[in-house]
Amino acid sequence: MSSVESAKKLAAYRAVDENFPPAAKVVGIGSGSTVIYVAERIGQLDNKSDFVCIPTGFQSQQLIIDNGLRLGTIEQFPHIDIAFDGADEVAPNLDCIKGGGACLFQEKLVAAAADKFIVVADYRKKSEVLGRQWTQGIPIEIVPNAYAKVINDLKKLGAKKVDLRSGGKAKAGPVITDNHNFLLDADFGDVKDAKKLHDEIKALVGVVETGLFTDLAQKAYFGEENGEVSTWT
Ligand code: ABF
Repeated sequence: MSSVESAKKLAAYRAVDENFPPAAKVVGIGSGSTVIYVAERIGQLDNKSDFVCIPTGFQSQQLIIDNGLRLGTIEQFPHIDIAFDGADEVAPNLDCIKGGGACLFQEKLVAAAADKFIVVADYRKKSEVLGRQWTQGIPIEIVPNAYAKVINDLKKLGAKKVDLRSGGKAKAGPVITDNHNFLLDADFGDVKDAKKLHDEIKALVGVVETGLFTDLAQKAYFGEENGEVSTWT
């Protein structure tokens, strides 16, 4: 296992071991490659038939099923005891950029519905200022026919570059989210005030949600290159 892969596993296992409430009834399972180990660890619990797991997208739903966990929906269980998710970049105040995996809306829905939201990541995701590690731009989910207008709006807000995210090897067409929307990736350089930038972007007509997660995470676990785990609170 590579050092990055073992860092992901270490962070995920430690986060579950230290935070999973014994009496949990509803658990949010995020998306991405680090959460694979969260689902694996939760799948090892003896009481796994006592709680339901709420996914943040298709991959997450498969993880829940593959680990023998009970699958539920956010419509059935709008109050979540604890949620675990990865991130593309994390700042010391626990603001995050998320959405590189195209699941940001449901990830934010699950995080916002959770009493406790724990981020799991490897050492590469730590950042002094958002925008320095994850340089592809802030993922923004938009209503499809608003894309040209929102690109113009984002440039007026100060984005240096905005891409409509395309999929497939030949980047043949726009990536379609689980909610049947498009994604933009907007490069604002250093993001010094993530809450303010989120509010400005969210106010644009056509924007569904942004990948700036502020005031949501309570703790972040990072697997380190040397085999240790560090935390930010
Ligand atoms: C999700 O998966 C996303 O918000 C983020 O884009 C990504 C992180 O994945 P990984 O753990 O593979 O780096 O959590």
